[in-house]
Amino acid sequence: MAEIVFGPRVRKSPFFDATITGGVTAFTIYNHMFMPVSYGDPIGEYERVKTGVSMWDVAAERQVEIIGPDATTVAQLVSARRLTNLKVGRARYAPMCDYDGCLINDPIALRLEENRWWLSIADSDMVHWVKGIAGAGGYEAQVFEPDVSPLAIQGPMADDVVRALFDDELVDSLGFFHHRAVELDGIPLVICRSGWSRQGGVELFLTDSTQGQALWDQVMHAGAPYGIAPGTPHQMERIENGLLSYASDTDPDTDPIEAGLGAYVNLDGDFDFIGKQALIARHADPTTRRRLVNVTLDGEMPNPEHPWEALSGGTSIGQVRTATYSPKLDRNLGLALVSVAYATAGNSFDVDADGTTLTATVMDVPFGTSL
Ligand code: THG
Repeated sequence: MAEIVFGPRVRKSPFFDATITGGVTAFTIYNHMFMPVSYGDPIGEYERVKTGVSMWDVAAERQVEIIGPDATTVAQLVSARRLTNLKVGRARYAPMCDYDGCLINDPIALRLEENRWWLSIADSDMVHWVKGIAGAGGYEAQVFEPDVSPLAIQGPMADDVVRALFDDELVDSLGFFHHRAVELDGIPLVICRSGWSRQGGVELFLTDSTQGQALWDQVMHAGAPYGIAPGTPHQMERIENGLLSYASDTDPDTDPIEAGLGAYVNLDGDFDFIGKQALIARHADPTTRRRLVNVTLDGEMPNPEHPWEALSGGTSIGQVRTATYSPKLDRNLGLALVSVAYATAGNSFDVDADGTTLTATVMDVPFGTSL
């Protein structure tokens, strides 16, 4: 098997050495960085995040900082969800579209100050996009990638670890998607109650990359009584719980409504954003569109290294974008992006999984909710 080379073009996280010591066995490349995706025990890691507490190097979720007198105008222009009424100290999941109305990222937007934002991005080069929009529009705003590296603490015991690290007041007052700047023994952070699981927890946004090991050690130490161990954003947990993985679940022609993010897009708001008119036009006739749905997959499922063709009567109706075994349901599940005509619960179709034919059946649980 060929290997991916470690070299300067793909960046290392401030927690990289700690993850190696912690036993990481697989990385993906995300925002031009190595991001851990396995410590070699998928079921154990799944159980830990569902019943205990896990810590994840998610430094590859980079920030796009927008600061200056026009920062809020720029943040709103690039976001399909209303941001102008977001309070300082709060965050909001805010999909981004290109001029064709297609999804180009699905960040969490954090409002740090009246005119200072972080877009905490998924895997695409948004710093260039936002810089280009701000520059071409002549807006008074600086756009850059700051020195910020999130470390997630996720699971039902995450709050116990945060209590041990900080204090009760912080834990009790920090609502969902609330954030604030804090220090931990001189390590500067922004703490936010967020994270890519539905098991609860926080993300610690480290704002000094020289302190990665120090922060990692503090969290490991505080979490030891709760059985904390390194883990990663978990494919089984996130598929069972309807969290979108941009570019895994979507292709370049997917819009946020097709991707199940319609609730996070404001088409009838009294404000404009890039892609708004195109998005309205794309859905003028919704029967022409696709829909991301949960499917069960029956048959001998190979490893899903790439999307598989979904077929009805031999004709392509879309793709199974990703698939996994679900411990909760004890069967294989997929996320299929298929024409709306085939996206109704109970509908079955064939899947060409590298030559093996699987049977996909659309589940009665819409994508975006928990199975
Ligand atoms: N944390 C940080 N940045 C990120 C992610 C993260 N960037 C990329 C990626 N993950 C973005 N994806 C999601 C998807 C869903 C949620 C968070 C990140 C999420 N959604 C809430 C929900 O579905 O309940 C919606 C909250 C709202 O109403 O605004 O939590 O994990 N730093």
